[in-house]
Amino acid sequence: MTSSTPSTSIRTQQHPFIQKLATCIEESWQQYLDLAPYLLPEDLGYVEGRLEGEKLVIENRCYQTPQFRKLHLELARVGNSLDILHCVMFPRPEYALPMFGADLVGGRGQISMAIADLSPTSSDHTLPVGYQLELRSLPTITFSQTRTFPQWADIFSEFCVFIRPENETEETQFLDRIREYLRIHCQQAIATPPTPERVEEILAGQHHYCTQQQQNDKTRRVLEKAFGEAWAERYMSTILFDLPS
Ligand code: 18B
Repeated sequence: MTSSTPSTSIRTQQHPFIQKLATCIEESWQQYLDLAPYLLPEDLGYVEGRLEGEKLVIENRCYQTPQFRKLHLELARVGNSLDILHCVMFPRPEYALPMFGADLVGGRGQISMAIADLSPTSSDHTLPVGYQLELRSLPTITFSQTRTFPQWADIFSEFCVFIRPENETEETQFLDRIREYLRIHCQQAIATPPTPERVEEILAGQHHYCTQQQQNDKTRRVLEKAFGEAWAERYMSTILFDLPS
């Protein structure tokens, strides 16, 4: 794929930090990976619903690569009050790679939540040694407000950053950290040989990751209010956190 960073209709209206992060993610993918298109089922690329009288708009962008079954970047906007960025990189199960995931939620000029992680999928719940070495060599950063993990969050690694950024300095620190996570992840991924003998183990790890993420009631509630229960369930299990068929 040679396309430059595409512009989308809601992106330009979103919180500037969410725009920066979306650009950073797409630039990293284009810099390190060999992107091919990924077709979404039945035109779920762009979706509109209504949430308590306010419009909910969702824009999806997806790619695949030799190592990744699906790279998913989603931008969502509820009226003028809530901006959301969601991103998950799903490795092909032949590759014993962690899951990169990020979620940002902002409203009325303030980012209320920013999370990013490289989450293990191996049965011993550890990251591959190459990842550990690289991640441990990054400088330590501290944020003034860390957030408390919900009950389902046993999937995340010790490297998970889960914060409420206090100011632009912290937003930039978070952005830089994500850029490093993406660099490490892409470089490690392309250097990792496939391990067909571990497919079952990795699939089980991805399955656990998706099952836990599907328990996020805060995400589910936003989708249910705008689109109804059945649609939200289908969207969470086929677009946000699906498993390879
Ligand atoms: N998520 N998020 O992606 N979620 O998708 N998200 C929220 O300030 C959406 C992921 C995560 O405290 C909140 O409290 C919608 C990934 C965690 O109980 C809202 C979509 C990860 C929490 C949304 C979406 C992830 C959380 C509340 C679809 C991690 C805290 C914001 C577009 C890698 C949960 C707030 C808790 C919260 C909404 C994590 C509104 C609609 C990939 C841990």
